[in-house]
Amino acid sequence: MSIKKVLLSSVLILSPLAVAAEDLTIGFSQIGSESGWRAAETTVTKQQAEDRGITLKFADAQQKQENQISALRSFIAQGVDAILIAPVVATGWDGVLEEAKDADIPVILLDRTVDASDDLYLTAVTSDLVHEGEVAGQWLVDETAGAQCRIVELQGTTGSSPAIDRKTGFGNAIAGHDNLEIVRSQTGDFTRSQGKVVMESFLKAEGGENICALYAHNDDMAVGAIQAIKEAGLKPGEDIKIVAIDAVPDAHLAIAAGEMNATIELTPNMAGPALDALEAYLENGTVPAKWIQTESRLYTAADDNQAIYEEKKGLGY
Ligand code: GZL
Repeated sequence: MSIKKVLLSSVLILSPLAVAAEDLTIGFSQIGSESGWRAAETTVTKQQAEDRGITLKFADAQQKQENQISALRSFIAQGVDAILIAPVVATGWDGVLEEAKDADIPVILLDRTVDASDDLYLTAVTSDLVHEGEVAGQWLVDETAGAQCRIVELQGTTGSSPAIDRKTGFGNAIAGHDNLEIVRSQTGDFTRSQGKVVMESFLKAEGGENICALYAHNDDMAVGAIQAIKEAGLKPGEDIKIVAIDAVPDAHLAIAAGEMNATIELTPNMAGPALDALEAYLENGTVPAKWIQTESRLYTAADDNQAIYEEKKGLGY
């Protein structure tokens, strides 16, 4: 343990460290702006920091891990008090997280996890990504009620924890239901544009009349796919059932219009619980659980999606 840590721990034992939020400078390495949900997370995180008087150094990685690693090294060199990161992929973080640990800079993961020892980060604020996939799969099990259904899947960013876990969860839910089969599965990188392009390829390869449902790992890819389905002369939400994840405003709008069938909500407010845990840790040494879980709620046509759209549309998506 470094001498600084010894001093820090003794101080923490003797008295809470007087680290008021307004004295904090925090580095935030954000993946980019690949989806409406991501944009909302950025908006909420900046607002959370501002409300607490925290100085936030923001770095947009343009979806590149090397840019995130560079940003973290820059934050470490600047001697920030803590680091928030939404890790674009799950692997390749051990080195830079060790560097942060050696510099006694706590790291908190937002909305995605990493394949690294959990002593390399203070806590992770995420939903249960496997459960989200299971909820989506169970919705389709219920919706098809035993009828044959050929499914196409738009996966999230390759190697990201949501893409891995949401695929696992959906597979868990449809296992044992022989009427349900995933016939095509490909990444759309969590973006609307790629969701449209990949859905076009699915329609061309399979024939739209042979596709019963789309499972998209986020709403943005589903919204892109809806455009492709319409351009193919088919009715999204009717000819092809659509279930996705995030519950962004445009998903509620599509469900209200009958062009999408279900979405699972992911809160963009990961920073609130993260900063609460960080302040408790820095002020009185409270060590948080390694996982702070956010809720997941299914929305379908049974909900007042138009009203929910009106509520959510101003929240930075
Ligand atoms: C999931 C999050 C995902 C969102 C997408 O926790 O990492 O990243 O579901 C975003 O919209 O691109």
